[in-house]
Amino acid sequence: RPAEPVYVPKGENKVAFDIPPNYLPESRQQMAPSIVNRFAEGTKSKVQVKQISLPDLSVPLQLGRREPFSLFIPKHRKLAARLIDIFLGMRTYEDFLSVSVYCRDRVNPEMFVYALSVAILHRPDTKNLPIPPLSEIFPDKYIDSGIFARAREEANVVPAGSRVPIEIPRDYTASDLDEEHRVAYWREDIGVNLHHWHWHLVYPFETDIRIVNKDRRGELFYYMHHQIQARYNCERLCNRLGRVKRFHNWREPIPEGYFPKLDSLVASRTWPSRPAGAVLKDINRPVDQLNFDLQDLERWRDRVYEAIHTGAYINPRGERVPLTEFGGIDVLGNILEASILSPNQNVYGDLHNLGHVAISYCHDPDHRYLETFSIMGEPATAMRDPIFYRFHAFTDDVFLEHKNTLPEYSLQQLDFPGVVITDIGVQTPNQAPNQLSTFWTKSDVDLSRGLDFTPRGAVLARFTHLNHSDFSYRIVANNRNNAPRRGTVRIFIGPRQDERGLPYVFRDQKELMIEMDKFTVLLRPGPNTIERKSTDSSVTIPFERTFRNLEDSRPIGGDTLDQFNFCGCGWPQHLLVPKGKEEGFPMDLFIMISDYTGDAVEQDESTGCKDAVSFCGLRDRKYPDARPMGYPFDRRARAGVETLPQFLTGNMAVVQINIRHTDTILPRVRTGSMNNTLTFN
Ligand code: CUO
Repeated sequence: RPAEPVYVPKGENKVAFDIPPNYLPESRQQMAPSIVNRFAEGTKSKVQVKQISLPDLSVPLQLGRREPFSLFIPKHRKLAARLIDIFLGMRTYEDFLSVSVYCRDRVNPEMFVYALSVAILHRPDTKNLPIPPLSEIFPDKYIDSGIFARAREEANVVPAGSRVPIEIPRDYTASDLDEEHRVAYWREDIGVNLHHWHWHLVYPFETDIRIVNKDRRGELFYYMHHQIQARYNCERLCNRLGRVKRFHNWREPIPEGYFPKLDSLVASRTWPSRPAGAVLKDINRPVDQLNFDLQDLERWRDRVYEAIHTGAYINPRGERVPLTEFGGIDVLGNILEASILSPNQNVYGDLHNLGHVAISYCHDPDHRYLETFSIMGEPATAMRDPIFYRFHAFTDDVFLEHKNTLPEYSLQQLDFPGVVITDIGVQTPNQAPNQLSTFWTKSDVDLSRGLDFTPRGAVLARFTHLNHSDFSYRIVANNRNNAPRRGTVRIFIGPRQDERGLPYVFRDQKELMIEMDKFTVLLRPGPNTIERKSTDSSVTIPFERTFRNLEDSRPIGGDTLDQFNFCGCGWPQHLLVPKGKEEGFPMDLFIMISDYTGDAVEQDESTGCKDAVSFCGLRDRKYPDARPMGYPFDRRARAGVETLPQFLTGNMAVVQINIRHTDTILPRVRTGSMNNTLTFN
C-alpha cells in the first residue's frame, strides 16, 4: 500500500522525520545525534523518509541559501520551475516526501516553499494537504521587524500558554504627513497580501505548461487585478484621496515613497525603501542575469497597443492572428503578464513581470550597492506599496483599451426575457435598511512556525484590521414566464460620486464597480424573494481560511480539511466592504439576474472548494461562468447610455446604499455553524 500524506495538526506538533543520515546537509552530518535530533524530543511518532536515488538538483541549487528569491526575476523563475518539475515528477508520494526533505536544508528556503507549495497544490496525491499560510512560514514578509525581537524575548522568558499577544502598532510604516498613508491599513492588510500570494501560487506564469495552462488564466489575471484596482480606488475615495493615477511614463519620478520596515529573517537583510521622487533606470545586474532597458519596456508596451488597435497580434511565424471578441482578452492577459502562454515573447516581451522588476530595483539598478529588490519584487509583499496600484492602473488601462474595441452589449445580450427585478436592498441586523457598517477588529497570527526559537509554543502577534457587520441581500424578482427559469445573480457596488463630489457617468463608474457576489438561482413563475448572506460571497473566503488557523480548522458548515487548500485563494472576508466614512459613504448597489442559458458552462460538478470562484476559479475545472469576466461592466455601454440608471434592463436594479464607518475596535465574532461561537480578543 503506498504511503499517504500525513497531516500534522498544529498544536500536536509531535511528529519527527526519520531521515537517512546522508540527507542531512554535509555540515551537520558530523554532529552528535543528540544535537541533530534535539527538535525531535518529545515526539510521539516518526515519519520514515525513504532513501531514494536523488534527482539532479544542480539547477535549483544555483540560487544561494541566503539570497532573496523573486518570482518576477526570470533566472529565479527558471530555477523554481525546475524544482517544481522535480517535485511533480516524483512517481510516488513517498519519493516526493523524500526529495522534499532532502531539499529542505539545501535549497534556497523561499524558493523551496514556493516550489513545494505549487507542487502540493497540483500533485494528485497531495492536493488535499493544507499548505500553511505564508504569514506563518515567513512572518517577516507581513509583520514589522521590530516585533520579532519582542517575540523572541516573549518566547524565551514567558512559558507557552502564559504569553500575551504582541501588539502590532497600526501606524508603523508612515505618518499622516504622507497622504498615501491613509490607505496603508488596506495595502498592508495581511489577508490581502496572502490572497495575492495565493492567487499567483494557483496561477503560476512559468512552470510545467499543464499547470500554467488553466482555463482563461490570462483573462483572470486581468479581471482579478482589475477588481483589486476597483476596490483600492473605492477605498481611496472613502479616505478623501483621488483615484490612482496610472504610472505609464516610466521616465517620470515616482512621487510615492515607501518604507516597508520589514526585515527578511531568511536572507538577513532589510527590504529596501524607496524615497519619494525615485526614478527608474535601465537594469543591468549580472548577478541576477538581468539586462534590459526602459526602452525595451516601452517597445513592448507600444507593440501591445499596436496589437490592440489593429485587433490582431503577431505570431512567431509573423502572421497576424485576430484578438477575438471573447478569447482576445485571455491572449492579451498572457501577453502582458507575460506567462509562458504568451504567443510571442520575442515581440511582446515580459512587460508586467519586468515592470515589477524595474520598479523593485530602482534604488540599485546596476547592483553597485549590492542591494536586492524591494517589496514590489515579489507577489507576497507587492500590494503593500502604493506604486503597485499605479503600475497596475497602467496594465488595467491596457486591458481597457482592448475592451473598448469590442462591440457594446446589445439589449438582447443583457436582458432576461420575462424576468423583472422589482425590489433590492441590503439589511444589516439592528440597522436602518440599506446601510452597511464597518469598524476595526483585532486578530492574532501565530508567528511561532516562522521563528526558530527554542522554547516552542504559540507566539502571537495581534494586528488591527478593517471589518464589517455581516449583512444580507434581499432581491424580489418576478418571473413572468410560465415555467421556472434559471438565472445568475450578479451583485456589484460602486461609488456614486467622484473625488469632487460630482455624480459618476457610466463610463467612469463601471470601472469602479466592485464585485460582491455571484450565484445561480431558480426562479419559479411569479414573484420570488431571494435572500443571500454576505458571508456566502463568491469573492471571499472566511477569516479562518485566509489565515488557515489550523488550530481552529474544525469543520465549518460541512467544510473539511481537504478543502483548505486551493481554497487559500480568495479575497479576505474582512475586506469585503470598503471602509466608508463616518458620516456615511453613498454607493450604488447594482443587482442583475442574467439568463443562465448564456452563463452556463457544461462540466462536472466541482468537488473542491468553491468559495471564491469569481477571483480564483475552480480547481481542475473550467471557469464556471461563460460570460466575459466583469460582465456586464467590462465593455462600453450601448449608444445613449450616460448613467447607470440608463443602462438598466428589466432584469437589473440599482439602489443607493450607505457605508458608515465607526472608528472603534469591536470584537470579531466567528461566523459559520460552529458548535461553539468563539470571540477573539
Ligand atoms: Cu499580481 Cu503585478 O501581478 O502582481
